[in-house]
Amino acid sequence: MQREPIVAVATPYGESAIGIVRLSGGGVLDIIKPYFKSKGGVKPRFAHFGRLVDKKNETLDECVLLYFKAPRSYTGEDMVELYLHGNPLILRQTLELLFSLGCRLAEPGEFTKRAFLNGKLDLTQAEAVAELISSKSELARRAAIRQLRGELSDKVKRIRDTLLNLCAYVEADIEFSEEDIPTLSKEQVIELLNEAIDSINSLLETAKTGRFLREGIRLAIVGKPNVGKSSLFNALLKRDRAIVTGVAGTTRDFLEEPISLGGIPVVLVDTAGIRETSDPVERIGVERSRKKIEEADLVLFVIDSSSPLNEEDLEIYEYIRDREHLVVANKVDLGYKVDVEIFKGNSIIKVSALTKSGIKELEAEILSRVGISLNEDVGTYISLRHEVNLRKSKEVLEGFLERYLSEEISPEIAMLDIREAISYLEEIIGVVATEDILGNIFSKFCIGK
Ligand SMILES: Nc1nc2c(ncn2[C@@H]2O[C@H](COP(=O)(O)OP(=O)(O)O)[C@@H](O)[C@H]2O)c(=O)[nH]1
Ligand SMILES: [Mg+2]
Repeated sequence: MQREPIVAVATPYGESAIGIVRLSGGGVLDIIKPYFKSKGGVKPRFAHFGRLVDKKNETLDECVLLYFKAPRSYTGEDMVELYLHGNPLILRQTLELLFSLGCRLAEPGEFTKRAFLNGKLDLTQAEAVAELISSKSELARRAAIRQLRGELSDKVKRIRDTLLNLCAYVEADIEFSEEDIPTLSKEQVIELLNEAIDSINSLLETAKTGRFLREGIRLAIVGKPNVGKSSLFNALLKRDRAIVTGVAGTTRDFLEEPISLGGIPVVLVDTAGIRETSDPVERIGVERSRKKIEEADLVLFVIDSSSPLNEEDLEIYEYIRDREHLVVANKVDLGYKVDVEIFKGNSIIKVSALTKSGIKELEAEILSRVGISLNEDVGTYISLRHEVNLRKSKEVLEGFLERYLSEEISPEIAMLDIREAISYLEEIIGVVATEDILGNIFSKFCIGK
């Protein structure tokens, strides 16, 4: 379907070698043609060199024009791309010319939205386009490209097909119940349901890592005074940011700095003490540190490996032990006297913030704790929107399974439940998509995409 013509600059604002203006919609070639002077006509998928002129026939710029004829274009509509010189003035004048010719400025993500509406991409693929553009790490980029190529959609579709299959049998059961046609045994129904639930679960497991890839990880460094928290903070930051002294209580407020671990954005927080105190300044520091610990995705619990643990260590450990944490024994250059009994089941990472030994291992351990392995092949990671729908779908299926196991459910009711579970899955790929969902997704795009 061809919608009204839209136009946008597809390259970033500023001086650059080339600036691209994109047009999409019904009749865009006819709109631009009188103002594009070149030898010969314009053929689809050929680069044409020529001059762009304004309404007074004055040359605006020399440029290359590409024409994509519907439906063989990104949006599925007729599209024209103009490769002009990358000067904001030229690009603005080009836009103004096109506005005066009846084009309107595209909304953020409108090109991709049209691609979706024309069936060029499904919804997870459209989302992947935005992620591909915004990905801040190699890993996030790789995950986005896999999603763009349909890997996530395929997984969701496979689950949907299992459920559709189930539906088909139930339907046959309703319509031909008098006749002798093959139906599924109770065991087979349960097996199919469990298969679907298992597949949903394995997708749900990727949610957390997906969030870390997209939004980064918050790391809080916690421990009693003088164990080397600030030193470790500096070592991970790779510069001297926090003040380090032998005087306990130097860090009275938390410090926060962004770093990148294997390309993943990490916010590193050096906390002050978290013990009760009567000093009013320190108390505020303690409050704030506790809040930072609450917000952290992972806590680095630092101990001084050169002396045995004491009450204060244990008190702090008690405070954080139920949170996702790593035990870091610092100052290994001074020896190792830690009683490991307390941390049973929890591996201890030995480092020296002074000599920097063990820091690399610590970095790898941090990433692996949040489910990111730099060497392994990445899959696809679901986003919050996918997660919400998968959970709803799973809930319906589990509720259904429970009732199915305990009592006789009429086939009509069974159908309704399975159809509902399917509809949540279809929302993910966009088989059913409301304006709300679309608005939410495409408003996050940049203009011109
Ligand atoms: N030998 C040695 N000393 C360290 C190490 N890390 C920190 N220190 C020293 O321990 C003291 C306290 O360090 P600091 O980072 O301020 O500890 P914080 O109070 O936990 O932030 C300072 O004198 C540091 O130089 C280490 O790995 N080895
Ligand atoms: Mg400190």
